[in-house]
Amino acid sequence: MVSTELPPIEKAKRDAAYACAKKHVYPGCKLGVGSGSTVKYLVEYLEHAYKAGSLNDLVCVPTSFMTKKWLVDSGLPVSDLDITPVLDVCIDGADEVDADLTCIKGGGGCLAREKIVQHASKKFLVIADHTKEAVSLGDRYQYLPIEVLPFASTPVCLEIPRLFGGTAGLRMAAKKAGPVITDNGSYIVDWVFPKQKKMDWKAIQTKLADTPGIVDTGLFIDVVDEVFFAYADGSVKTVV
Ligand code: ABF
Repeated sequence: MVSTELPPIEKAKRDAAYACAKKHVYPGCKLGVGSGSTVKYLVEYLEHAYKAGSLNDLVCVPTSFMTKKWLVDSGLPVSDLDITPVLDVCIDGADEVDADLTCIKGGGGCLAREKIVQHASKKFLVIADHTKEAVSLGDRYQYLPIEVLPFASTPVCLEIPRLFGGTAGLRMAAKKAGPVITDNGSYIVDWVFPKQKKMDWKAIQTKLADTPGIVDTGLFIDVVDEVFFAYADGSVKTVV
């Protein structure tokens, strides 16, 4: 079903998702489907187009349990990377996108699978409302999510501020019932990075990826082919 009356921010999410899907998703497309509330509108578009017969032979590979459920509930064809290891396109949301199209992702805790599916895709597209647009990372978003094996979580929380400043802590579930557990059984460490410093994100990604126990970070660097930013006035800007 297509959403109708929406608050402005939701409408912007929908506009971004629809504009991107209209341009990049085609019959027979092997599509990586990201996570988050903007992607929910992508699923809505796919359901509508698929049921109307204009996306025959579409194959969807979800990046999270939640997205898989949305796809299944919408009657869309779902696959995985064992069956469909090479994807044509991946469309995902982001928490912040800077002028170089570097993204922070992982606010929803799905960053490792999102990065795996992005890496399996020939083209990676980001859909975002205008609140995600930044000149530099940190302009709007406060922290970098990092997925960590539970066994390593305490040393990692100590090491990141020692290396780069800021503070790092385990993401806790609602009512602090315990740490958030990802679809991979890992924890999420949120690093509140120092904003006054100019950060070398590539060097930080390399250092963090080399740290034992870190599964991956929410930094997506040099992988975005096109971003669709949608605004309150109904316009959509693409940046390549
Ligand atoms: C995923 O969903 C993430 O990596 C990012 O954290 C989040 C964006 O969510 P939303 O679309 O709900 O703002 O793409």
